[in-house]
Amino acid sequence: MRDLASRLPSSPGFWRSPLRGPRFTAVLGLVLLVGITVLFVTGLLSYAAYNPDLDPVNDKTPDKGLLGFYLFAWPTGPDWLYRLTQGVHVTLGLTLIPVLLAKLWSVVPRLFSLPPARSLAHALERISLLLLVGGALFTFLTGVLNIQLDYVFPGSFYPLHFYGAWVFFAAFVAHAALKVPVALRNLRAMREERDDLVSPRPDPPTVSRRGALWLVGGGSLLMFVTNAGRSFDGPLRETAVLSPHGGPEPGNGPNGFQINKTAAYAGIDPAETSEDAWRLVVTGRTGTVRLGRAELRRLEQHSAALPIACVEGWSTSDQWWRGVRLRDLAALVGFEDDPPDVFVESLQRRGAFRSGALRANQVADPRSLLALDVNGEALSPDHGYPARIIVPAAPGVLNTKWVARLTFGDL
Ligand SMILES: Nc1nc2c(c(=O)[nH]1)N[C@H]1C(S)=C(S)[C@@H](COP(=O)(O)O)O[C@H]1N2
Ligand SMILES: [Mo]
Repeated sequence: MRDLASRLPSSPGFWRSPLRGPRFTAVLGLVLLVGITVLFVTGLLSYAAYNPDLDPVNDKTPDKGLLGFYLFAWPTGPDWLYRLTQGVHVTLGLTLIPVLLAKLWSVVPRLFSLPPARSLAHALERISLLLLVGGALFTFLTGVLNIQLDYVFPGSFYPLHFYGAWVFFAAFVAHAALKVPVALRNLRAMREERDDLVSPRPDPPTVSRRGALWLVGGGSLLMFVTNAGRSFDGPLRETAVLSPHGGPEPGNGPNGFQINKTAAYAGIDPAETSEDAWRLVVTGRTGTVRLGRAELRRLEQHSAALPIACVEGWSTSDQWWRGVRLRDLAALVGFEDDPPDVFVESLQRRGAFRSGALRANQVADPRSLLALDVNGEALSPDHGYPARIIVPAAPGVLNTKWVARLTFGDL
């Protein structure tokens, strides 16, 4: 019976790696302390950038309650703002995966230790660990799945990742409050103290602790260099071999840059987008106007160099967009000097991104366009022909393609 017990994972003797120990765990823990804090902050920013408090269509988590306490009007500058915050969020998340897995491996004996609870405090601590480990795995998993081209997960990504992240971060804060002092003490100690992480009968080492840390760091470096390039164009993007929207550009010429959903995927019927058929419907204070592409061309044309930056972490460098200012369209329907919010709808009939709401500060920015051209050529069908929205610093999802209708007014 005793022999059997020593062969179960709940027995300290079961875990034989000589690498486990408080210092190894402390190093990984301190890296995660910094990294996950940055992940959480950039994640909160990403959520604010969606304008979730503006209109229900933007908000995939309508039951968030107090969790939206910090929402603010996302600024329109610098125009690379979302490119930066979301690029950091996704690339850092991927880079931390080896560290997270190594950290879990380093403390795995504790997850099995018996009895399950020695006291009420101990029971609470173990429940918080369950939330911590479960929340971490869940949030990282949903994040990784969402940046793949086809999101395969039961349930919508947004609420899962949003609520998962809050549970994870709450447990993370509690854990850090308890453990950071311990980690610092372990790192400062001259010799390793006796600790339940140290195997009572270790196997002979095959790699030093230092070597194991290098291995984890090497794994992170590999994740970084095979993903980070998708935030840039040209040769750098080609290095992002592990990322969707990494590798070579999808096409050549002015419209050759990255495409999220193609016109065919979105079910855009070419018959609806022809010069004869398509009319933009603009509604506001003074009524409704309908404008074809030729009429939009006769309005004052403006250019802006702006990137596309997707929530999935990839982005393009600046493209030269040309078209009509959103604030000029607002003026056409009675908002001469006080552009309000706008609700944008696409020709697309199904799918989560067929409509979106932009805030007054975004409409007012002179670089916010209903674009007709890009890089000196008419938009291609896949980039939103006949017309698309482009707003500085906004997440890609708010840059609605194949626009059919703009409704100005406070939302
Ligand atoms: N109608 C419509 N507009 C859309 C989308 C969509 O699926 N449907 N995708 C959005 C997303 S998620 C991004 S990142 C950008 C990508 O623009 P691009 O394909 O021109 O690069 O378009 C946005 N506009
Ligand atoms: Mo996107």
